[in-house]
Amino acid sequence: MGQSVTARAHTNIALVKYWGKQNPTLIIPYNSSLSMTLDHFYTDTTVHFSTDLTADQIMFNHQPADAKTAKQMSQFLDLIRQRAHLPLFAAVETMNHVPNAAGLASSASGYAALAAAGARAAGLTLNKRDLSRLARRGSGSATRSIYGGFVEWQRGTNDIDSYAIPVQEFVDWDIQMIAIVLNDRPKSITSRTGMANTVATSPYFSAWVKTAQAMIPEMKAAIVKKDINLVGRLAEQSAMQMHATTLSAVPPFTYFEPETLQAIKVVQTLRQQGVSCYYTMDAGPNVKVICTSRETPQILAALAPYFSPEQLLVAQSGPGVSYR
Ligand code: 2P0
Repeated sequence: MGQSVTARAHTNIALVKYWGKQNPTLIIPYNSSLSMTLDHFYTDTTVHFSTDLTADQIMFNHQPADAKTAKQMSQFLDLIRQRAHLPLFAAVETMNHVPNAAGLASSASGYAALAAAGARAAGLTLNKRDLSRLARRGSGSATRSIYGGFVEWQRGTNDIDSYAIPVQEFVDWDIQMIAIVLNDRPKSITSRTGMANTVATSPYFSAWVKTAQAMIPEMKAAIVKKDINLVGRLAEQSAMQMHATTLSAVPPFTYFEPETLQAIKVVQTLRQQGVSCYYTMDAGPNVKVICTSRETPQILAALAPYFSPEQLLVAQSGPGVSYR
């Protein structure tokens, strides 16, 4: 078994957020979600199954992975080994081109790339739907990174019917994101733990599921219309409704930091001045601004008094998974 396979997958930002698992083992979400895959931020992963290895060898940017990450990735490789009936360990080399502190989920691009490279290296031929299902077992957001452009993760109810579908793979209209990197401290509450706490204790959780689910067709219609204002307004609503479930958990928690509100205020002020810009946030303090490339210079100028140029990363829509 000698084939060494390299795959590239890009990270994505959800416009309708995924928050909460109905099945934590299989990673089946309570609600469908919808994201935009980004161009600049991606992971290249090379997998090689070998008779020479006595354990999986997992490297990140040429350094051995930490024990927890290595264990999770080995468990993910077990799924591939079982499926391919392949009793061999693997050498995995991951190069993350997601800026270290970007607060953009590298688990999305990471598990999408590992699924694609691992499956092919093990001799499996999987279509994109099955790759999406496989990537889902590593990390929920990875389900969507198999495709480029706008992508919906249809929640389903089980391992077979929970996967992503492309909504608009080639984005030929003006929409982009500015990631505002506020801090690079490790998250105090991982998204996995945060989701579980919210599902278990927030009295608002059922309302979250209902509103998120209802937003999916609205967001798809806004994308078809290429309506930046409607896409942005809905995305902002989805993000704040998700964050409201963390504030209503017992005990309550939040991913907001003081600088988060500072960034949100700048966006709100710009909007009052007629600029089409909207904010979204994930399981961390960083803010992403949804806007057009035409207005990006003005938005960057308004953010400049508060954030350094290194904290402001501009991204367009990007492609789905590919082999190198
Ligand atoms: C999302 N997030 O839709 C949501 C919004 C964060 C907030 O998917 O436990 O790393 O591996 O399935 O995918 C981040 O959570 O969590 C995430 P797991 P994941 O992008």
